[in-house]
Amino acid sequence: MTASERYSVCNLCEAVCGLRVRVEGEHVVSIKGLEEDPLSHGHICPKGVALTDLHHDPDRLRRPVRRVGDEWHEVGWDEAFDLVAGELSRIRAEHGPDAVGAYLGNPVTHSLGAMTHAPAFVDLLRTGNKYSAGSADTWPAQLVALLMYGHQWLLPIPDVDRTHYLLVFGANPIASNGSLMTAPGFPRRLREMRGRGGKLVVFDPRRTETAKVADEHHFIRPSADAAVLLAMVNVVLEEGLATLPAYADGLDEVRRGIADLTPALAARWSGVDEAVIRRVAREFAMAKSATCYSRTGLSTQRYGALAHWAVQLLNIVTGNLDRPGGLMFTRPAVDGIDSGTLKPGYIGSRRSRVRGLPDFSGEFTVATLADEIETPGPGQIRALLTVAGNPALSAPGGHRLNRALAGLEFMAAIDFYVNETTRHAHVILPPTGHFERDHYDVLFNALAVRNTARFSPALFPRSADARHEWQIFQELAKRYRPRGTMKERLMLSLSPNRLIDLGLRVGPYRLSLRKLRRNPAGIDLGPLSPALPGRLHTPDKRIDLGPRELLDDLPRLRDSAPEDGELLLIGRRHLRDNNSWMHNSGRLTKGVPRHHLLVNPADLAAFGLNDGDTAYVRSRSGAVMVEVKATDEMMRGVVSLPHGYGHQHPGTRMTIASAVPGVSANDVTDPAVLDDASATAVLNGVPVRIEPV
Ligand SMILES: Nc1nc2c(c(=O)[nH]1)N[C@H]1C(S)=C(S)[C@@H](COP(=O)(O)OP(=O)(O)OC[C@H]3O[C@@H](n4cnc5c(=O)[nH]c(N)nc54)[C@H](O)[C@@H]3O)O[C@H]1N2
Ligand SMILES: Nc1nc2c(c(=O)[nH]1)N[C@H]1C(S)=C(S)[C@@H](COP(=O)(O)OP(=O)(O)OC[C@H]3O[C@@H](n4cnc5c(=O)[nH]c(N)nc54)[C@H](O)[C@@H]3O)O[C@H]1N2
Ligand code: SF4
Ligand SMILES: [Mo]
Repeated sequence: MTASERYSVCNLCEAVCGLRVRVEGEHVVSIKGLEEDPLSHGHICPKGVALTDLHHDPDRLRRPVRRVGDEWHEVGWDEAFDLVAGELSRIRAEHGPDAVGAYLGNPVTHSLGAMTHAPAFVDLLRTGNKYSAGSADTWPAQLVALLMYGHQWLLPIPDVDRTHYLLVFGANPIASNGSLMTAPGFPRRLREMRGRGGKLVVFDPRRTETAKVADEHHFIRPSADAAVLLAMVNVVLEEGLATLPAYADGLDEVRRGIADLTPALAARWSGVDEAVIRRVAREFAMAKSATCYSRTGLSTQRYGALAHWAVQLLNIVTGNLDRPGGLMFTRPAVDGIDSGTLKPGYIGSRRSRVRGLPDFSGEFTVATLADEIETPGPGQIRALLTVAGNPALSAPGGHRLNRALAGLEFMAAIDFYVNETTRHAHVILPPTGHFERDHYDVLFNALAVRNTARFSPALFPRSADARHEWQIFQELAKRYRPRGTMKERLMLSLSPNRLIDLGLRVGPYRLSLRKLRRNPAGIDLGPLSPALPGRLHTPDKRIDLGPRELLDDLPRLRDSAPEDGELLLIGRRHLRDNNSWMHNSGRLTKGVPRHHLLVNPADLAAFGLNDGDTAYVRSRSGAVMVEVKATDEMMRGVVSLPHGYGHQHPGTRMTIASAVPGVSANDVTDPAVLDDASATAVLNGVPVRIEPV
């Protein structure tokens, strides 16, 4: 590295690519992938390069702002801290702790200081009204991990670097760069798999970027995955292809519960050929090693928990759990599971006030946040704190949430943009940006296809009038009343680096921050290795193949039969989009627009529409007007809209983003419909109608 070149990291997505950044003074001159990184090996995508835009963005807030009417005024940090802590304390004192709600958005998981300090601060609020992006994302996977492996974060990862058969349901890693599977450079890993004779098979209602490079792609009707996967399990069991681990119980209950889910029935429900279901099941069972992987297409749908359970079952009954090339558990250098910082989790210890929905590990589903804000009565949310989230665009029924946020007595946001959500805040506290803070990835190192550890120091020092996220929480905690316990105050008083150092020292490799600093490109800790039954967190160190909660949910699958003339909306991610933000980057938003509703040409004709027309897309919950694009990428009867668009709201302050066309998919998704087993939002498979404007 030359004098002006520095090691850094992109933590926009779960791939956490190592970077080589050229800096001059305060300026980022160029960003490249870091070849020496033991995990990302030089991989970088356009978003990583666009961190330059984020760093220099004049719209990015650098000092706290306060809204008076429609006007934003910069205020000093002390005044801002006093205001926020004062209002949150006052509303709690007047209306009880549940009157203060909190939403932790997706980027919390990508920021070290937010990971260590945001949940700790929210705990001080003692509120039952906690929400996070998990309920629009990972809950089904976490619930299944809890029920089968005894811990919500014991999420097995596909061992893509050694597998011979990668079966993908409802994930598009070429665009998303992998999720619950940190695998930077997925295309390279895929090439290597092919090199060892491996095969990629994708089931998706859209012929995605990943499907296009697969050996096989099969259209599948949205939400029919659980039926197809359980039918595959039946094939494996019936044909004597099963190999079960010694530490698994309950196969008979599973067999009985899923017996009627035959390949013929699954074929009718899903549109997948019965012969394909049988063949893929056999191939999967007989491959040298195989791994079945699913992501948001399966988790944010009506049968999210059942679908994720079915994925686990297929891996387990074919002997692919916990073996190289199969689905494996990680051994992270900072191990939150073994150290006890990550709690095992639970479901349904409380019910939400308005809709009686179960909590998951202390949080309610974001699909009911608007209900809890708008419905009067004791426990109504009157004040809200959002941290790194934009639920006005990202939560189902975002249009309704927008209205609800406008009615709050007080709202504070920890964020560096005035966007569709934070425009409703009274005070916004902006943390330091990505290159002004240190990073160690506590979460995604623990979900990676290879065990590695890397500490990335800030590229630029924090300026005197900037605050790190963790410092913001410390200051709020100092002023918030009542104060927490001694232990809580102690935890909040430690810096993230101190906490990471402690975690590294007690971790399985006995590392330290010093050691990581001496190896700035990262340390390779080796491939995933077999860990069961030892790593199970179930009391008896055994796996229950048929947890009661999931078997009881099976009758609901009967609703998954298709209806005549139905049209189902699914989502879409693009390599150059990042959930609801990063649209203020010129280099990411230029070029061909990608906000269209994708429709199969035959469907388009049937609705009396032409390519490029503007159409109404209506659901039970809401309607949007958007341009349509004809493409045979889409399965008949399925349309697709990306989320995170729809920036044309008054009161935001994003010069580039507000000119980006497109509507919010979540103005159409329906917060009333959930995956009942896990209370997760349903963002895929939403029944809609389309018609010409
Ligand atoms: N229809 C539909 N809806 C979806 C999805 C879908 O597939 N379809 N996906 C869902 C999923 S998987 C997720 S995870 C959610 C994500 O939805 P959210 O949880 O709302 O997360 P983002 O959209 O990433 O939020 C971005 C916000 O975080 C701020 N931010 C970025 N970095 C930082 C930081 O370091 N610190 C702070 N304090 N703020 C920061 C940005 O300025 C922006 O305001 O959306 C869900 N919504
Ligand atoms: N570029 C980029 N990368 C990202 C993000 C981003 O916004 N942009 N977001 C990050 C986040 S927060 C997450 S959670 C991950 C998500 O990571 P992925 O889940 O890999 O992301 P998606 O591209 O949404 O893939 C979901 C796939 O499911 C398909 N699908 C929809 N419904 C169904 C169904 O019922 N059955 C089946 N079989 N398939 C279905 C969709 O067509 C889509 O191809 O990506 C992360 N990475
Ligand atoms: S894949 Fe792209 S967005 Fe994700 S960490 Fe790497 S460079 Fe950043
Ligand atoms: Mo997500």
